[in-house]
Amino acid sequence: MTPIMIGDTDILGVVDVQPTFMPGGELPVAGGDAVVPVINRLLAGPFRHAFATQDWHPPGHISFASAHGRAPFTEITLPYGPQTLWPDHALQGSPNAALHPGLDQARIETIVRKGFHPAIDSYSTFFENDHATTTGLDGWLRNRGFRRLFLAGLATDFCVAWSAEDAARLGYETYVIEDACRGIGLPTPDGRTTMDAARERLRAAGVRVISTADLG
Ligand code: VGL
Ligand code: ZN
Repeated sequence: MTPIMIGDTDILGVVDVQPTFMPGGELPVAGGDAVVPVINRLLAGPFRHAFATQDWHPPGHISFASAHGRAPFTEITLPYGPQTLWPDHALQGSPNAALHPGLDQARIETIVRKGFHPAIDSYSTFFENDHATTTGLDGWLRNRGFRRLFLAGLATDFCVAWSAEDAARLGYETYVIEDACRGIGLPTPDGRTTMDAARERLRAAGVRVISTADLG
């Protein structure tokens, strides 16, 4: 494959690189901390523009299993659809909800917080989980003239995948940089995992899954 050359209408989206999603955090993703140096190299090299997303929940958030007296990693149905329940995580203002202190923020031009509405979760950085409430990021990207979106961060099968699907639907040429991401991998009812399901949905949405080695 010829290397993908990065220019001024390309932007790197750094998804939920927060200690709450790393070993020792409240909702740890296996190897989640390993994305930090990989993303820092992307930010020091090819990408001149980046944005970051930050999961940012109030206490008692509707995505918390504890708010429903249920076990984490089970699923319930909410007015906007199915919702996986999680351990309490990404609590607004807590140290583990900050962007990881080792992340190089020099080229991060805006930070999109999501999941702050008490009664709705937001995996995607474009739309909350009702697929209708916007975060405003699409307007920001369009106004700045960005055409191609490259996503990295946590978790591959939730916030990265949902963001990538929405980006493709909104008309951006969308890439997921797989070795700059780590996933959660919950079992699905059909005996697969959320990683398999996400990969299939990304392919169907026309998202290109690449690795850092593909970048020129
Ligand atoms: C995420 C589950 C709950 C993510 C956020 O960043 O992928 N996953 N909140
Ligand atoms: Zn969350």
